[in-house]
Amino acid sequence: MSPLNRKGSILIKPILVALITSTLIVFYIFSTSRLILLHPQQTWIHNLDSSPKLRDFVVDHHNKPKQDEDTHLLLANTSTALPLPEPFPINNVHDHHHLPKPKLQLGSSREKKVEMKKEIFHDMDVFDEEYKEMNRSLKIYVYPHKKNDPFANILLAIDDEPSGNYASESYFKKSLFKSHFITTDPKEADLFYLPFSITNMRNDKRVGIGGIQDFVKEYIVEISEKYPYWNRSGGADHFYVACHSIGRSAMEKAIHVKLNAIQVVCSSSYFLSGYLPHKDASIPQIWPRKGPSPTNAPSRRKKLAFFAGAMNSRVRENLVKTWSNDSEIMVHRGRMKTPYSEALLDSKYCIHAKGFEINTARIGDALYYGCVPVILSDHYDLPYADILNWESFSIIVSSLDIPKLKIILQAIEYHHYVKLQNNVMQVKKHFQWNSFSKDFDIFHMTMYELWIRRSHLRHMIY
Ligand SMILES: *[C@@H]1O[C@H](CO)[C@@H](O)[C@H](O)[C@H]1NC(C)=O
Ligand SMILES: *[C@@H]1O[C@H](CO)[C@@H](O)[C@H](O)[C@H]1NC(C)=O
Ligand SMILES: *[C@@H]1O[C@H](CO)[C@@H](O)[C@H](O)[C@H]1NC(C)=O
Ligand SMILES: CC(=O)N[C@H]1CO[C@H](CO)[C@@H](O)[C@@H]1O
Repeated sequence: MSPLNRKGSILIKPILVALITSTLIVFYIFSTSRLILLHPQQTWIHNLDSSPKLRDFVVDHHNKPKQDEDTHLLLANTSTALPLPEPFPINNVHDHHHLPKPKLQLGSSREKKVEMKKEIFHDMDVFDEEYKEMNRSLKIYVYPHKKNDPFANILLAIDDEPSGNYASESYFKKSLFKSHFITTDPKEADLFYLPFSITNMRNDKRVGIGGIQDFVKEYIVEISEKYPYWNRSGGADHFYVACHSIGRSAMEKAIHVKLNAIQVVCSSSYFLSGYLPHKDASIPQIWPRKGPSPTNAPSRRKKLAFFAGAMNSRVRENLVKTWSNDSEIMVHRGRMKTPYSEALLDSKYCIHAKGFEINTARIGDALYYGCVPVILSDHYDLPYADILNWESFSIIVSSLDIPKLKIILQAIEYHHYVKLQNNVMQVKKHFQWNSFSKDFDIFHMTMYELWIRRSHLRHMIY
């Protein structure tokens, strides 16, 4: 072998290595550039997810074929990427022998889907049928307590008219005790109510904020020793109702309540460790209001959007900072000098911006005054989201989109706004407490939520 030849054969190895490496590099660039090409689209999907209403209107109003194609693609992909509210909660899979097949199919055509979204209920027929069955057969057993129990104020219904921010909790208890859903025969019960009031524990000096966790723990020990019902399901057919945000840590020392029981709460965030969306339920935080609600026709609502409230979150601070000088989006720090109700009646859209918690009474305020709510409260498991189609009567906006708020609201054509407002007028009865509860009011909607979450364990046990 000549030195040259030897040199050549020595060179072959590095050349081969270089070739393979560069092939790999080319392949790598090719594959990542595909990812980069896809990226803007994925960002779009993300943005649209966070503001589903905008997605609707994009579909409705962009006639350019290119846009339409994109939207079609987005919609198709959205349904797989994002868990859209389903007609039934996941719990119901074991309940299929009970329920008619959901009529909303995710694979349905785009037109049909957009059409469905304008309906208030995910499926009105299913709701009607199940509601009647619930109203006829749902039975609740309440752990009994004597009137002279030292903690009667926490365990029984109080006589006062519920008031303030956390009224939903005591209204529920009062309404339940008066209702035909109560049974004194535990064998007949679908569900067992834990009647303690978190708000009243908090206000009771003997318990207080620091004593709530121990009170709950001792209560569960007491009922699980005295009665057989808790142990047989680990509490899965038990529920409690709480509206105060302090409730989110109330179960820290009674972990089975958190893990197994149905928690019906106002602070229902997907990101709270105490809240498990697949089994728990969201109840709206509603101020009690008496008498017929004042209204104002859509055409007479002069302002685009309105918000007033304490600056107790970054979302609110951003909102006020961004829009404080705007002539169409009216935002106020704290209390206003003019009446709150006038502003709600004079605006097309009323902003529910999260405060300390994702829930505030503002959804109830907006609906009561016929104002379309704008939900600026990320990860809020909205009340009755498994029954009602929130996109038909509210606008859901990601808090990242605060700077785009005006564009988003102005993009909604007038006839669509009128439809949203009409739907608000129809759903508001579901967000109202009554001294004597009426069909389809908050109390009955909450009973329905419990009904679709009820346990079937008892059928096996008896
Ligand atoms: C629910 O039950 C009550 C009491 O039996 C009855 O008065 C009411 O009409 C029922 N409502 C519906 C919608 O079935
Ligand atoms: C339920 O379980 C607890 C803990 O294991 C036990 O202390 C209690 O006695 C049980 N209750 C009944 C009624 O058997
Ligand atoms: C609003 O107006 C005030 C006074 O003119 C000004 O100081 C402030 O920077 C403005 N804010 C915004 C967000 O434009
Ligand atoms: C189900 C569906 O239509 N998926 C589409 C999602 O988006 C990709 C492109 O990003 C399409 O190729 C798929 O068909």
